[in-house]
Parts: sequence; C-alpha cells; structure tokens
Amino acid sequence: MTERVIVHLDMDAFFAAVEQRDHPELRGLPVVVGADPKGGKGRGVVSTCSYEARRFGIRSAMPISEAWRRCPGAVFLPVRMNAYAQASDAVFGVLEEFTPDLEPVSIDEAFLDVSGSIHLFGTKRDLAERLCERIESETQLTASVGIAPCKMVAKIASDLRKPRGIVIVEPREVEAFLRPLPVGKLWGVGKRTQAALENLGVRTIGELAERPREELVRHFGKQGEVLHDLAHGRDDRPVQTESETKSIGREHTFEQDTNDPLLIASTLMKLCEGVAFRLRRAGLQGRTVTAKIRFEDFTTLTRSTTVASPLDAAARLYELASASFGRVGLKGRRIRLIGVSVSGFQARPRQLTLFGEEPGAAEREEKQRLIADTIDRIKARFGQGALHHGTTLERPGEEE
Ligand code: TTP
Ligand code: MG
Repeated sequence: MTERVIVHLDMDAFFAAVEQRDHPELRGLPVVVGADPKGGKGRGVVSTCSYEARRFGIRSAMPISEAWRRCPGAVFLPVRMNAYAQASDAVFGVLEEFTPDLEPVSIDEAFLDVSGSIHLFGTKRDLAERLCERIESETQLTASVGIAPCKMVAKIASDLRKPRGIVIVEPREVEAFLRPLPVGKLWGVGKRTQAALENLGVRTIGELAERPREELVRHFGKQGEVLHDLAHGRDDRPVQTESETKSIGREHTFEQDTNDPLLIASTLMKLCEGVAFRLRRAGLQGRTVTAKIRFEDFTTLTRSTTVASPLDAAARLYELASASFGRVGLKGRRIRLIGVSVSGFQARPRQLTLFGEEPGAAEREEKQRLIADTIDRIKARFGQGALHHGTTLERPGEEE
C-alpha cells in the first residue's frame, strides 16, 4: 500500500491577519476582531486576535469585556466578513492548484490528500513550503501546515508551531510525536474523558498508548477502542472531497455532557455554518437535513427532514435541525454529541442571462450567499445586540 500523505493547513490569526494586511499601520500591534468593546462594557465575544494580542492572554470566544480588561490599549475592530470571505476564496484557489483531493473544514482550514501527487512536489517539506509561499504571494497572509499519515496527526501538527509553522511527521515518527502531548489533543477527548483518564494516571498520549486495549474498553466501552487507536496514531478517516460525497456533515462532542440549551444551540449553529460553508464551496444544495444526537449513555438518535426546495444556507439548516431536536424532546437529558448533515444533493443552478452565463455572475452570487450567511452567523453568535453592530460590519469608507 502506498503511504498516505495528509496535509492540514490552517491560516494564522486569520481575521486579524487580514486586518493587519489591509491596515499596515496595525502590523506588530495587538489587534482584536469581534464585538464592540464599548469601553469595557461591551457584550459579545472576541472572534480572534493577532498573536501580539495573544501575549496578553486574549483568545477567541473570550468575552470582549475581558479582552478589554486584559489590554485596553489593543486595537478593537469589527468583523469585516466580506474581506475574510475574499481572502478565504483566494486561499482555497491556491489549494486547488495542488490537488482536487481537498476537504474544506472552515473558512481558514482544510485537509488535502496528496498521497498520489507528492512526487510532483519533491519532499514533504518542499510541498509544505511551496504551499505556504503560494498562499503568501497570493494573499499576503501566512499559514501553518502539518503533514502526517493521517488527519488527526496532521491537524495536531499544523497547530504545534503556529504562526508560520511547518511540522512534518513521518509514519515511523507518529508514536514518538504523539507520546509527550497531553491526551486532550486527541480527537474526541474533552474535559470529562480527560479527567477520567487522569484518574487512571494517564496524562499524556504516550501513557494512554501503554494501556492495554482491554483495559480502556473496560473503562470507556466502545470509545476505549477509539482512544487506543488514536493514541497509537491510527486514524484512517479519508479526506472527503465534496464532489464524491453523498452527504456533507459535521458533528461535535461536548467537552462535558451537557443539557445547557444555550450551549447546545450555539454549537448547533456553528455546525450548521460549517456544513453550509462546505456546501457552498462544493456548489451543492441538498434537500435532506439529518440531525444526530447522542446522549450520555451513548444512545444515538437521528432524525431526517426532507424539504421541497434545496438549501445551502446556515440559517435554514439550523431551523430544520433544531426543529428535529425539538421533536426528539430532550427533556433536560444530558447530551454527549450533536451533529448535522445534508444529503439529497443537486448542483446549484447557475444564473443565466439573455446572452448565456454572465461573466462573474456565479462568483457574485456565491459571495452574496456567503455574506448573507455570515451575517446570520454573527447574529447567532453575538446575539441580537450585535445586530446594530452587524449593520456596521463594513465600516464606512472601507467597502471593497
Ligand atoms: P481559527 O483558525 O481557530 O483561529 P485563527 O485563524 O484566528 O488563529 P490560529 O492562528 O490559532 O489558527 O479560526 C479561524 C477564524 O474563524 C478566526 O480568525 C476567526 C473565526 N473564529 C470566530 O469567529 N470565533 C471563534 O470562536 C473561532 C475559534 C474562530
Ligand atoms: Mg486559523
């Protein structure tokens, strides 16, 4: 069997980096993108911040008031989704030059399977450097890249030396690479599993890998098998190109089982955004929305809804998925995982004019969709209060 070569790419401080690119006077300064801080009284959260701001302990999803407290001198900017969507398009345009075997994960993140094409690029490091150089020359933005034999390790690797980090893990190095890392880095290991593992004296992935499979199964049931495999770097999930998939979905395992309706709703919204993003990139719309829910005892339910007109917008997806959850009747039961997927695809119809396809019409339509969707997303994430802010998404005079 040929070696699998999986690349994970994630842009550095994406929204903040676009701001620093477009406003050179902000380079080198702590920049926070997100809700209006209103002199420390703002509600809403940080979307992201520059690495300079991270030195003050500011992080994504932190209340904006807390970010203000940590660094009142930072430059606080509203979200300019239009600009980030354009930058994202340019990044994905570069990735498509490298391989069609591409799985977009979010606005600034993707997996690539280059197992069949790596020889065209030379070594793995050559490939990673070429990728980063091409992205930087097209967008003046920097990326971090991980290359490994499986998705999980590639993702861990790309995060390890951010920003501008390239980390390559050869197949024979996988176990040694994982060994010193905390178990929380493994996919699906949240705070609760981490605490349970700590009780067993397991803190690092290496300590987990040493435990016999049967012992983990005894403690964690089916999840124990997965933990054992992942701790040894065994993860054979394929990179899912949208053109060949029959459904596009996302799921999330909560750090701790939860019955908090707000947390469930906001997580569902994020999942819907991710799915909508991938649908749009693939130029697909689907008629069937499937919601999945796994309770703390691992019972798992799925509920599908098929609608007359195909959809690809996060808000509509959210509406249908949350209605499905409503029908399941959660009754305060604790939830371990939720997921949402779309199937029953058809290609999105192209806009035609009298003279055939208008040049750029599809692109314009695409952009409008992305913007409409992201406005929904900001409303959902930052609350209605952000709506006023939402109308100033583009600051006056800064329209592209
Ligand atoms: P990330 O890739 O998670 O973060 P980042 O690119 O800003 O920083 P890093 O260098 O660590 O990768 O997310 C990509 C973008 O998504 C981010 O720039 C802003 C947006 N985002 C939010 O709006 N809210 C969030 O909670 C997160 C995590 C990201
Ligand atoms: Mg990023």
